[in-house]
Amino acid sequence: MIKLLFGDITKISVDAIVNAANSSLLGGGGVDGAIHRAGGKAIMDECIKISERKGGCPAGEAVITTAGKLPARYVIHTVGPVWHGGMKNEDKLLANAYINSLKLAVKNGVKTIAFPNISTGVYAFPKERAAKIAISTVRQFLKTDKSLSEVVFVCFDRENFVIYERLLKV
Ligand code: AR6
Repeated sequence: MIKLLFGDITKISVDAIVNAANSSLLGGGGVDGAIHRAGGKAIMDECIKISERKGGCPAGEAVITTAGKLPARYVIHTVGPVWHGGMKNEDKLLANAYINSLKLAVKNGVKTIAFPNISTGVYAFPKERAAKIAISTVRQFLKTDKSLSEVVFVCFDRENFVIYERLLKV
Protein backbone atom coordinates (compact mmCIF):
# COMPACT_ATOMS: atom_id res chain seq x y z
CA MET A 1 0.00 0.00 0.00
CA ILE A 2 2.91 2.36 0.69
CA LYS A 3 5.47 2.62 -2.10
CA LEU A 4 8.79 4.44 -2.37
CA LEU A 5 10.13 5.93 -5.60
CA PHE A 6 13.24 7.87 -6.49
CA GLY A 7 12.57 10.48 -9.16
CA ASP A 8 10.40 13.26 -10.52
CA ILE A 9 6.81 13.41 -9.26
CA THR A 10 5.58 15.11 -12.46
CA LYS A 11 6.20 11.89 -14.38
CA ILE A 12 4.10 9.62 -12.19
CA SER A 13 0.78 8.10 -13.25
CA VAL A 14 -1.37 8.19 -10.15
CA ASP A 15 -4.81 9.71 -9.58
CA ALA A 16 -3.32 12.65 -7.67
CA ILE A 17 0.10 14.10 -7.06
CA VAL A 18 0.68 16.45 -4.14
CA ASN A 19 2.43 19.78 -4.59
CA ALA A 20 4.52 21.41 -1.85
CA ALA A 21 3.18 24.88 -2.56
CA ASN A 22 3.32 28.17 -0.65
CA SER A 23 0.39 30.05 0.88
CA SER A 24 -0.09 32.26 -2.17
CA LEU A 25 -0.69 29.19 -4.40
CA LEU A 26 0.84 31.28 -7.18
CA GLY A 27 3.91 29.15 -7.85
CA GLY A 28 7.52 29.05 -6.81
CA GLY A 29 10.64 26.94 -7.17
CA GLY A 30 11.35 23.33 -6.26
CA VAL A 31 8.63 20.78 -6.85
CA ASP A 32 6.05 23.58 -7.17
CA GLY A 33 7.94 25.08 -10.11
CA ALA A 34 8.38 21.65 -11.71
CA ILE A 35 4.65 20.84 -11.46
CA HIS A 36 3.53 24.13 -12.97
CA ARG A 37 6.13 23.94 -15.75
CA ALA A 38 5.20 20.39 -16.72
CA GLY A 39 1.45 20.69 -16.12
CA GLY A 40 0.90 23.92 -18.02
CA LYS A 41 -1.35 26.93 -17.62
CA ALA A 42 -4.56 25.10 -16.63
CA ILE A 43 -3.19 24.40 -13.15
CA MET A 44 -2.20 28.02 -12.51
CA ASP A 45 -5.57 29.27 -13.82
CA GLU A 46 -7.34 27.21 -11.14
CA CYS A 47 -4.82 28.22 -8.47
CA ILE A 48 -5.46 31.89 -9.24
CA LYS A 49 -9.23 31.37 -8.92
CA ILE A 50 -8.85 29.57 -5.58
CA SER A 51 -6.46 32.23 -4.38
CA GLU A 52 -8.93 34.99 -5.28
CA ARG A 53 -11.79 33.14 -3.61
CA LYS A 54 -10.04 31.97 -0.45
CA GLY A 55 -7.07 34.31 -0.17
CA GLY A 56 -4.56 31.48 -0.65
CA CYS A 57 -3.95 28.44 1.52
CA PRO A 58 -2.55 28.48 5.07
CA ALA A 59 0.15 26.04 6.20
CA GLY A 60 -1.27 22.62 6.96
CA GLU A 61 -4.23 22.93 4.58
CA ALA A 62 -4.78 21.69 1.02
CA VAL A 63 -6.68 22.54 -2.17
CA ILE A 64 -7.25 20.56 -5.37
CA THR A 65 -6.95 21.45 -9.06
CA THR A 66 -6.71 19.76 -12.41
CA ALA A 67 -3.34 18.24 -13.28
CA GLY A 68 -3.34 19.86 -16.73
CA LYS A 69 -0.91 18.06 -19.03
CA LEU A 70 0.49 15.79 -16.32
CA PRO A 71 -0.23 12.05 -16.29
CA ALA A 72 -2.07 12.43 -12.95
CA ARG A 73 -5.74 13.50 -12.83
CA TYR A 74 -5.42 16.00 -10.01
CA VAL A 75 -2.84 18.09 -8.24
CA ILE A 76 -3.44 18.55 -4.52
CA HIS A 77 -1.62 21.68 -3.42
CA THR A 78 -0.68 21.69 0.23
CA VAL A 79 1.47 24.09 2.19
CA GLY A 80 4.04 22.72 4.58
CA PRO A 81 5.49 24.74 7.46
CA VAL A 82 8.67 26.76 7.20
CA TRP A 83 11.20 25.31 9.69
CA HIS A 84 11.88 27.81 12.50
CA GLY A 85 13.70 25.48 14.90
CA GLY A 86 10.79 23.25 15.93
CA MET A 87 8.97 25.42 18.48
CA LYS A 88 6.48 26.98 16.09
CA ASN A 89 4.12 24.01 15.74
CA GLU A 90 6.06 22.77 12.70
CA ASP A 91 5.53 19.04 13.43
CA LYS A 92 1.78 19.40 13.74
CA LEU A 93 1.52 21.62 10.66
CA LEU A 94 3.50 19.11 8.61
CA ALA A 95 1.28 16.24 9.77
CA ASN A 96 -1.77 18.36 8.91
CA ALA A 97 -0.44 18.95 5.39
CA TYR A 98 -0.39 15.17 4.86
CA ILE A 99 -3.74 14.52 6.59
CA ASN A 100 -5.61 17.28 4.77
CA SER A 101 -4.15 16.19 1.41
CA LEU A 102 -5.29 12.63 2.09
CA LYS A 103 -8.75 13.77 3.17
CA LEU A 104 -9.17 15.89 0.05
CA ALA A 105 -7.99 12.97 -2.07
CA VAL A 106 -10.58 10.63 -0.57
CA LYS A 107 -13.30 13.25 -1.01
CA ASN A 108 -12.47 13.39 -4.73
CA GLY A 109 -12.47 9.63 -5.31
CA VAL A 110 -8.70 9.35 -5.54
CA LYS A 111 -7.35 5.82 -5.09
CA THR A 112 -3.67 6.39 -5.75
CA ILE A 113 -1.69 9.39 -4.57
CA ALA A 114 1.97 10.47 -4.63
CA PHE A 115 3.66 12.81 -2.15
CA PRO A 116 6.93 14.74 -2.45
CA ASN A 117 8.95 15.29 0.73
CA ILE A 118 6.97 18.35 1.82
CA SER A 119 8.90 21.19 3.51
CA THR A 120 12.32 19.50 3.19
CA GLY A 121 13.62 21.80 0.42
CA VAL A 122 13.29 25.57 0.52
CA TYR A 123 11.37 25.36 3.84
CA ALA A 124 14.36 23.58 5.47
CA PHE A 125 12.47 21.10 7.68
CA PRO A 126 15.01 18.49 8.90
CA LYS A 127 14.66 15.53 6.52
CA GLU A 128 14.68 12.63 8.97
CA ARG A 129 12.19 14.33 11.27
CA ALA A 130 9.93 15.16 8.30
CA ALA A 131 10.10 11.59 6.98
CA LYS A 132 9.09 10.13 10.35
CA ILE A 133 6.08 12.45 10.49
CA ALA A 134 5.13 11.73 6.86
CA ILE A 135 5.30 7.96 7.28
CA SER A 136 3.53 7.76 10.64
CA THR A 137 0.79 10.15 9.50
CA VAL A 138 0.12 8.20 6.31
CA ARG A 139 0.20 4.84 8.13
CA GLN A 140 -2.26 6.14 10.71
CA PHE A 141 -4.57 7.48 8.01
CA LEU A 142 -4.52 4.19 6.10
CA LYS A 143 -5.62 2.33 9.22
CA THR A 144 -8.92 4.19 9.28
CA ASP A 145 -9.51 4.85 5.57
CA LYS A 146 -10.09 1.90 3.29
CA SER A 147 -10.69 3.75 0.02
CA LEU A 148 -7.08 4.55 -0.90
CA SER A 149 -5.19 1.73 -2.57
CA GLU A 150 -1.71 3.23 -2.91
CA VAL A 151 0.34 6.03 -1.36
CA VAL A 152 3.68 6.71 -3.04
CA PHE A 153 6.49 8.68 -1.42
CA VAL A 154 8.52 10.24 -4.21
CA CYS A 155 12.05 11.28 -3.26
CA PHE A 156 13.91 13.57 -5.60
CA ASP A 157 17.13 13.76 -3.62
CA ARG A 158 19.18 10.75 -2.57
CA GLU A 159 19.41 11.83 1.06
CA ASN A 160 15.63 11.66 1.46
CA PHE A 161 15.46 8.39 -0.48
CA VAL A 162 17.96 6.69 1.84
CA ILE A 163 16.06 7.93 4.91
CA TYR A 164 12.71 6.67 3.59
CA GLU A 165 14.21 3.33 2.58
CA ARG A 166 15.44 2.78 6.10
CA LEU A 167 12.30 4.05 7.89
CA LEU A 168 9.85 2.13 5.70
CA LYS A 169 11.51 -1.17 6.57
CA VAL A 170 10.43 -0.95 10.20
N1 AR6 B 1 9.69 15.73 -7.95
C1 AR6 B 1 9.67 15.31 -6.66
N2 AR6 B 1 10.25 15.98 -5.65
C2 AR6 B 1 10.88 17.13 -5.96
C3 AR6 B 1 10.94 17.66 -7.27
C4 AR6 B 1 10.29 16.91 -8.30
N3 AR6 B 1 10.28 17.30 -9.57
N4 AR6 B 1 11.65 18.82 -7.25
C5 AR6 B 1 12.03 19.02 -5.96
N5 AR6 B 1 11.58 18.00 -5.19
P1 AR6 B 1 10.61 22.23 -2.15
P2 AR6 B 1 9.28 23.02 0.36
C6 AR6 B 1 11.76 17.76 -3.74
O1 AR6 B 1 11.67 23.24 -1.96
O2 AR6 B 1 10.51 22.75 1.13
C7 AR6 B 1 8.57 26.38 -3.46
O3 AR6 B 1 9.20 27.51 -3.99
C8 AR6 B 1 12.95 18.39 -3.05
O4 AR6 B 1 14.10 17.58 -3.22
O5 AR6 B 1 10.05 22.02 -3.50
O6 AR6 B 1 7.97 22.49 0.88
C9 AR6 B 1 7.14 26.65 -3.03
O7 AR6 B 1 6.50 27.58 -3.87
C10 AR6 B 1 12.49 18.40 -1.60
O8 AR6 B 1 12.83 17.18 -0.96
O9 AR6 B 1 9.34 22.51 -1.17
C11 AR6 B 1 7.29 27.18 -1.66
O10 AR6 B 1 7.59 28.55 -1.66
C12 AR6 B 1 10.96 18.47 -1.69
O11 AR6 B 1 10.64 18.32 -3.08
C13 AR6 B 1 8.48 26.41 -1.12
O12 AR6 B 1 9.22 26.02 -2.25
C14 AR6 B 1 10.38 19.75 -1.20
O13 AR6 B 1 11.20 20.85 -1.59
C15 AR6 B 1 8.06 25.17 -0.39
O14 AR6 B 1 9.20 24.58 0.20
